[in-house]
Amino acid sequence: MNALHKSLLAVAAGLLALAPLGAVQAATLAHASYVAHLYPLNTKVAKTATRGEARFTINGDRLTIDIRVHGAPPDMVHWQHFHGFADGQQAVCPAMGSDKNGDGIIDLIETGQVAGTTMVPFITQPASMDVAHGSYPKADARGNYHYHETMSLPALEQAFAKAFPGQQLDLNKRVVFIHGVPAGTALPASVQSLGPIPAQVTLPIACGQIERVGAR
Ligand SMILES: [Cu+2]
Repeated sequence: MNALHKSLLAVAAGLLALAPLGAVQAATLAHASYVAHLYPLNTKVAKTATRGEARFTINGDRLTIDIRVHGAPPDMVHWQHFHGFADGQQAVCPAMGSDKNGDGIIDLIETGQVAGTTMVPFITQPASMDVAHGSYPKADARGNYHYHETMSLPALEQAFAKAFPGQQLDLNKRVVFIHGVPAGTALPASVQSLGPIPAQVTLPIACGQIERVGAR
């Protein structure tokens, strides 16, 4: 056996030694946390800068979603979801380059190219996947709210796989959106929305990419 063969064998042995570590890593995913720092979008039309933080904590078969939002348009309900691609592509938050029609507003449809589609609603029962009729949080008079729900992770995973066949939650490939400006907000006709839902309801006002912050 020559030196090259010996070194190849050493590499192979090293890879085998790593395999059990991989298994341990998969097991620790039962305890993981993720965070998305939300930054403002469409501040001109929202007339306020919406910021906040979304945290996702997996503890065994429980998932806790905690979202704190500040400075949103006050005294109104805000739709909120994670968006992503059903083909496993990485979603990112939109920048002004996403304003394809040049009306100065990044509408929901324009976010699709970089952020994908609406996936899981942050409502009282996310596993219902009821984007249009779920119960979303309401901002107080100062534009603040705190959403906090703990749910069954397997139930959400099952509902997600039903809605997006072959896909997993893959939180680190998703982005969080906060939506909504007051119903009376004047918007140009170029601002698109989802089906019959008013553009004021779906207009993105904050976005943040979800990132893993490590096992606990
Ligand atoms: Cu959304």
